[in-house]
Amino acid sequence: MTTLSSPAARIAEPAFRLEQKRRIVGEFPGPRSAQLAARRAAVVAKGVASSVPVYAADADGGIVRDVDGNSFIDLGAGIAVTSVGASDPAVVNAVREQVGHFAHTCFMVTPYEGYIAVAEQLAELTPGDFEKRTVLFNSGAEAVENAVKVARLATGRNAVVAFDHAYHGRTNLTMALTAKAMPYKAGPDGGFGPFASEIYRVPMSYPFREENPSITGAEAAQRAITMIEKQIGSESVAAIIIEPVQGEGGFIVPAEGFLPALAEWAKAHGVVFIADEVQSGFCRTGEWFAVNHEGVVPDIITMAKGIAGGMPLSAITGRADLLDAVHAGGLGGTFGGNPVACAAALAAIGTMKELDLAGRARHIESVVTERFTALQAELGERSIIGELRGRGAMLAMEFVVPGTRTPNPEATKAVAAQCLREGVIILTCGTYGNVIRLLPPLVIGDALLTDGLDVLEDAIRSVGA
Ligand code: PLZ
Repeated sequence: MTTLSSPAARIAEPAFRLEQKRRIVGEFPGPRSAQLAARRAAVVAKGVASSVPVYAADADGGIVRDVDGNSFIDLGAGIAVTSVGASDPAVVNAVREQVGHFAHTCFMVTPYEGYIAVAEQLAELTPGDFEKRTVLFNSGAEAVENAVKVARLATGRNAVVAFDHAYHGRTNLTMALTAKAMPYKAGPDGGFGPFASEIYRVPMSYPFREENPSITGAEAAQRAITMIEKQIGSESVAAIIIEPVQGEGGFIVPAEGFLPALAEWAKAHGVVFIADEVQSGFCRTGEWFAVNHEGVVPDIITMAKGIAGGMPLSAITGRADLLDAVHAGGLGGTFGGNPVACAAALAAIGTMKELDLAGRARHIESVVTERFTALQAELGERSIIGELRGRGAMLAMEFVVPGTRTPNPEATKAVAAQCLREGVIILTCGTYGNVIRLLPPLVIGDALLTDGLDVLEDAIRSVGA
């Protein structure tokens, strides 16, 4: 429970710039948002879609305010990015200070301290008691691309193993790693292909959808390993890449023992174990990294999203012998480890430590779990909630046709739409489009969170009725 001096208590009365209150002032999208939508339609490609029809003017703590003055409760954090809030004062100051000196020199031309300081932080925060090396990039997909490049070069092998329901990005290699065809890969006449070669997909541990519900994590790992050994051959495999809690695929938490068994097999066969913590990292799951829950130590970790308080920065951190196998000049990019993004990352990491945002994520987990477990028990067989799952503040509900495991994407969309109408931004995900995911900024206050959850509970009751 929260004590007065605990970080949770401090956050309950924080000095946010924006009032932490949901407020819909009129019909929305309002006139200003409608104007922007019309301008957008004339110039922005329609391939880029937005889940919310209003345009942002300001954001702080757990609130996003639109250009017409409506204040929404943000339960998405810009897809797990603004864990410290969208305008954390420490991040704002660090960015201002850095950009006033230099916005860019290129680390490959004239290097600077911020990059090194971020690498030092990542060496300290990531699991593993060994020499580590870091490279910084701009996006999650770019980090994944580079983790695979390093693994292939260091092992001299080609094959990369990914999992059912995986999401790793939208670039050519990462599209190949991503499991879901629509909207990421498919389209008329072959979609976005041809895709990168030497990518192999094996079954995930997905407890709610296992044919044999009593299959253990170790057995599910063995199912994947047997497939790898029979169909690829372990000596051909450069890397296994896995999200320790799958994100876009549906916030799937593998059965206990699954990740450790895979990591152990990888180690025994000289296969690089890459944990894609782009979504699950940086306190989101109640630990610095989701692998920590089972004491798994990856060879390489990919990071992005929450790392820099909203600024674009990504990283790979891993075993020095793997990363240093790459020749000088073999890794890089113009903007990778941009000094403003590095300054933001150092500030955001500072805020995470100062406010114990991992502890705050665990607190959010307990609030949400208690409440929706009770709702589930009350609704029983009539409930559209098939499963409530997740870790920390990376929580989800998978919606089904009541009494079955049949995915219910219609109910999912209806719940999200009703929440939005009431002023709560909620994101969906999942291979079957039937998962509501909760990814609030970790600094969200209890009152605002509770108000957002009230709206969500009402929506579930009315859609499920
Ligand atoms: N790996 C585990 O979750 C990004 C994608 C949203 P980028 N997830 C949100 C969308 O529809 O594009 C993600 C992730 C994991 C990699 C990525 C890719 O990160 O920063 O979007 O490239």
